[in-house]
Amino acid sequence: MGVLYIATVLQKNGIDAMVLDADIEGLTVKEMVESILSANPDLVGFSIMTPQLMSALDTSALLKKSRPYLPIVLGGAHISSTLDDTFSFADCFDFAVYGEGEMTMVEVIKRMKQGKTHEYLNGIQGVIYRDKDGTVRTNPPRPWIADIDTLPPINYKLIDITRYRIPTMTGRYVVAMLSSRGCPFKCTFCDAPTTTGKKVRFHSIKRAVKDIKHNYDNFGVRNFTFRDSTFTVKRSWVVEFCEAVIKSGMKISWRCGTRVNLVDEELLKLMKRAGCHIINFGVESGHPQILNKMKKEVEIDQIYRAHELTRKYGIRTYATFVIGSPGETDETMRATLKVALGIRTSLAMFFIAVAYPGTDMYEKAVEEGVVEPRWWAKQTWDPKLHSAFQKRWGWTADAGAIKIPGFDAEAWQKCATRAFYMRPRFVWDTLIFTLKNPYFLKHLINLSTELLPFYKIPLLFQKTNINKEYHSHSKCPSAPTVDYYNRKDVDSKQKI
Ligand code: B12
Ligand code: SF4
Repeated sequence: MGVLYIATVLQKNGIDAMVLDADIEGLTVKEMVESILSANPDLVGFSIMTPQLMSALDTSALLKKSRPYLPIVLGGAHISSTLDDTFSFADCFDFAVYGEGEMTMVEVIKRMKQGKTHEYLNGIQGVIYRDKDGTVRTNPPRPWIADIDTLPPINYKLIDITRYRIPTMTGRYVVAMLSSRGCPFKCTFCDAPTTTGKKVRFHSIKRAVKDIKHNYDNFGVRNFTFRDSTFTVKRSWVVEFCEAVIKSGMKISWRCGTRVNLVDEELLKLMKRAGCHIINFGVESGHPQILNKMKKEVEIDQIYRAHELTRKYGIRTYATFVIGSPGETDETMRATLKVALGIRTSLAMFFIAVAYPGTDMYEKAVEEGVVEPRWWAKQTWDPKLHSAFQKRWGWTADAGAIKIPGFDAEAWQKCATRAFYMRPRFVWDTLIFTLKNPYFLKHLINLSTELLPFYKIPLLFQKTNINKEYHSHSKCPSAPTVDYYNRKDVDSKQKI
């Protein structure tokens, strides 16, 4: 969503912008470069979470081979969490943007258009860059956007929305929405408060409903997925929002994510009436000690209660768990599995704990020696080393996963996934849902490609956008932050 917001704001400021979703297109590094070159851009930006860093750097290296003078900027959660650290081992990009990127990019491009060279980045809040001498400079942070209603709604013409579907949603395609930015909680494994701020900033109800209506009327969208960190963080906002949606008469289906301690019977009832179809609860663990260590601030009975009530009002649930965070043992995992099977959630996903930079967990894990410092600079992309699941999610469990002596997180992940998805109840629920929603069959096939590795069947047909050939991020063919204004591009596609 970040790049969509940026591209929309750029367009509003009279700047041409395009979005390429390499993930949805299933592009290899080479195909991505071909696609970018064919658009002949003046600036290329990559949005990266930590697992995508290497493919962004590989793509940048290949791009620089053909167009050494093409400025490349990195942004996204990884940059907001590591700031200038990424500059110390890679030079195939010119600058980076941390924090919210909309206004920063408008300023950067306006300066570039004025023909400024190196100075074009000087003093712009939220930018990290190398100056003429190669010294990495971190400009002061840009304050969070105080009133997010000042941002235009995402221009969904930038992508082909019909390609975006979510297996758990009925209907044809789904559009992502954001009703707030920020998260006030302190979960040790999560980077959201660092990347989006600790203070929650909300859209007005009027604006939130208007955005839905716009997509509903103009693009025929009926399914929406709220990507807020914690959708129900402000109960009164959700109540007002649901009432406004019901009053509008729109027949929509939406999903959101929240915490088990932030729902209640009345709220769920209202959410269902307003079209809430599935809720993703970050359960994380079924053991109180682990929940405490994670600073999750929830009780086990709240986990059961939230799932029971949500089911009672006909809303599906999707519970996510984290396996192998500091302090995890076989005993705590047995408690987690008991909860996962006991809450009768419609779907569950078991993630291995990865110490993402910017999180408390990262600091502690490094201190305790259960993860290597700056592991993200050592990610490997050898497809042979990764399961289809890891490839699909661009996720390198080998480098960032916490390694607790005597605890086998991968074995537990497989065991929990098998135990959950092999239950007759899951098979039955899914069968009923598929009969009601035949399109779901296709997504079931996708889901099974992710689950197959857990049954030790090698997945041969998975397309991956990770290309072993291009591990050249440390050997950039061009000097970074070259003289943009006086560039003499060769633009030779044969160089790819
Ligand atoms: C929605 C979401 C997803 C979605 C969609 C992701 C997407 N590409 O849009 C899905 C479900 C696919 C997803 C998957 C994953 N996610 Co996620 N996700 C989020 C979530 C909840 C919201 C992101 C969002 O849209 N924010 C709203 C926009 C406006 O903010 P933004 O993306 O940060 O963008 C702004 C700035 O970062 C910046 N910016 C962003 N991109 C760019 C690019 C340029 C060029 C510039 C200049 C600026 C810029 O400007 C933007 C506008 O202000 C965040 C948590 C959170 N609340 O932020 C986690 C989060 C980003 N995800 C995270 C993770 C770890 C993952 C996974 C790796 C999880 C996993 N184990 O598999 C996968 C990776 C997927 C992959 N293919 O690699 C972490 C990232 C941590 C890190 N250091 O990288 C976060 C922070 C949550 C966490 N657990 O801490 N995720
Ligand atoms: S896990 Fe959820 S509640 Fe906890 S800090 Fe992250 S976004 Fe907030």
